[in-house]
Amino acid sequence: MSKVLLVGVPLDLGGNRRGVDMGPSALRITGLAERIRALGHDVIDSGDVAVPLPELCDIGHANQKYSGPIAAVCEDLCERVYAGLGQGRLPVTIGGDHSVAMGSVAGVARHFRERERRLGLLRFDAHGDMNTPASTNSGNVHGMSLAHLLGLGDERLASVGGFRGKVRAESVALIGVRDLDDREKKLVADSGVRVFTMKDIDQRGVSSVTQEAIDTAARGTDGIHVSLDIDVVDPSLAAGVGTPKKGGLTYREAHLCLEMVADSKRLAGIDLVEVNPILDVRNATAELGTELLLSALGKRIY
Ligand SMILES: [Mn+2]
Repeated sequence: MSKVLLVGVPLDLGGNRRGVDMGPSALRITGLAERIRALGHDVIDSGDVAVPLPELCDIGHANQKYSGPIAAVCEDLCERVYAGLGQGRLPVTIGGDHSVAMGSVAGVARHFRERERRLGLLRFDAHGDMNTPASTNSGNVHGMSLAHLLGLGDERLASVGGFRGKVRAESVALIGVRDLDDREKKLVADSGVRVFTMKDIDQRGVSSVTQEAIDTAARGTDGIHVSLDIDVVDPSLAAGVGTPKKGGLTYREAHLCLEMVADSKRLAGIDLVEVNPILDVRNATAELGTELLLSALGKRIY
């Protein structure tokens, strides 16, 4: 049994589609907190971080839309996650678009840094999120979350939590990648992160790939943060996402990934992001997201 802190972040400023701001609500409706409790964990739901409406925000520069308000939300989330870890709670962040990872990972990394520990990062995502304001086509900050966690890009977004470089590239692994911009491909290649594409999973099998990714994030670190974008799963199973891409993980492949995360006993924090109820059918994507979180938190078939 362990202690869990649930934090919602109804943030949609990082993407160009409205609806992911309802993700935390859709996930709570599935009974998320109660179902984590049923695994034997003590759960506190700390509610949602306050997020301003896009209509009331300054959009700022076209190549980093809403980066000011997004940075402020990420600072608040960082504080919440950091405080939870200080109380011995595993932070579970429910988004919200993927920019929330700049806050959640900052909070975990700050906790680790103060104890002279290192953090690994495992990202499940169809995308690389490796753009910067200089490379982006869309200006959407949710496609820049990893770049900023590595200390690149905009000064303010890269400095959430008071320091740059939350994780070292050699301790970062991406799983399920199948949609990179041309400029982003080079950024990913130059960054030094380990990339496991859907082709790797097709050729080698999800078990081998996931184990190598976990080993990458675990090597020389004291814990792993898992950032799970539900669009890593095939859109036939997860229709309620902002940026769907065919050819994703199957139902069992996705569960196996998170079951292996639980088996690693390295989990230091986890995000579930990009659930968009507006595009969903009968809340199936949120239900899948809840199930995957439960697998990561120790739910076992047997
Ligand atoms: Mn994505």
